[in-house]
Amino acid sequence: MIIMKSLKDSDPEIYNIIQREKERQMNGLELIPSENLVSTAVLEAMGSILTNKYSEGYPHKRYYGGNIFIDQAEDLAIERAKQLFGAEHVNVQPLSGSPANMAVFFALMNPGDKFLGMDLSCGGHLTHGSPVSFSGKLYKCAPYFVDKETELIDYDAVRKLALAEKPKMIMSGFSAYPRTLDFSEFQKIADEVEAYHVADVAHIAGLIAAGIHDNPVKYCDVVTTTTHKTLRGPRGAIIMSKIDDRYHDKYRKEEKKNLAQMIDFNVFPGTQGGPHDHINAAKAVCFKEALQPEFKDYAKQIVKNAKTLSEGLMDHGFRLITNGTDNHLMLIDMTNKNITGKEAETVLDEVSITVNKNTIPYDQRKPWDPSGIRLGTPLLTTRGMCESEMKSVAEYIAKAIDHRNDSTIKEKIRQDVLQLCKKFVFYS
Ligand code: DSN
Repeated sequence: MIIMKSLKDSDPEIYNIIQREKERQMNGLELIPSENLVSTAVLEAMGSILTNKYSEGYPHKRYYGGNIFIDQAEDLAIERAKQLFGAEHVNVQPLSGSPANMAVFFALMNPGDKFLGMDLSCGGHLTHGSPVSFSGKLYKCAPYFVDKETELIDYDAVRKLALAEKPKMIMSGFSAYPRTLDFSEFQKIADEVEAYHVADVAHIAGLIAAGIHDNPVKYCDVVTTTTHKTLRGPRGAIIMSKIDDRYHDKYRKEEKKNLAQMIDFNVFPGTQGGPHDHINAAKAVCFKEALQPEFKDYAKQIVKNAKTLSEGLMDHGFRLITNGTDNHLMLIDMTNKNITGKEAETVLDEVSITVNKNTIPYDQRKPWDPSGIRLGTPLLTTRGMCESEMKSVAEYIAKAIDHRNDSTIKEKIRQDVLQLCKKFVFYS
């Protein structure tokens, strides 16, 4: 139960919007793979009086007085993240994934330096070199792509590209790739060309924390992740790094800073001011939750649910990129259903199923109206749904797409979705 009595009294307009959004979240099937539902404990930490404090700097070395308790909370967040991922050094202050990646770029490279990143259309993230992001504007990105036939990362092709381009950094990680990543292969390539290896594990951090996806922290110089996706924490990010690095370049020798210090320096003061202490405390709560044995069961169920949903969708004639999934997400090419990704997103919205339109590898269409949609199971798994519910979800999706011009059928699906949701209430 979330009580917001003061808000209701003082600002009923915002209170009512929040209530309606809560009903939307509870009465529909949220399948966006980067979304989740946080515990009431995480919500309470986010809504706490820690928001009142300024604490520029790092624990025990702040530019403001009165940070004794903020230091304790940030220390706890750091220690728990280290334990969860086996990291040597953790910075818990990044406000979100893009600023975290920006701080890492600033720490490892000078503007104009070259790096390898996965192309956006093949599942990479905007900050992995898209021309509209700082990463593509300030740095030279040599993009790598998935194989046209298999739609999988071709590690030999990445290696050839790295040998030809001699990048300063290689970025692994994705926001829309339905398969396991071989971080050790990326590391071998990075070692061969003496490049930094940065893994952005935002999507799979929860699976890594639970030990069901290989953990790149042991290989990589730097690992970034958001905290609100499969990790199920507050909106924000962390950066994990080694304390020392192997390739002391001129820039850092002059700075007399090791890798961890360079990361910290480029978060604050490089790219951010005061940390959001209420969010950092909520990150600590999330890490504690993720350290519990139940979290492993949760992460395993995410993957089981994704497999069942993807098989159900393929049984209904959908073409899944790479023919399935190993992780929490799947990407559907809607071309054979004669509908675009944008139209499919709208049709599914009408039956209270939320997905997002997404480009597919080598998409002929533009990102605003691409050929695909992206789905994932972290949030429905948090609600307690299992394989049998996933079979129903696949049926609802197929029926809605196949009968998209029949409002009676769509209304029936919307009612079925509502009935299913009522059995899995998370916030009452
Ligand atoms: N916007 C996130 C996602 O949906 O995958 C990535 O940052």
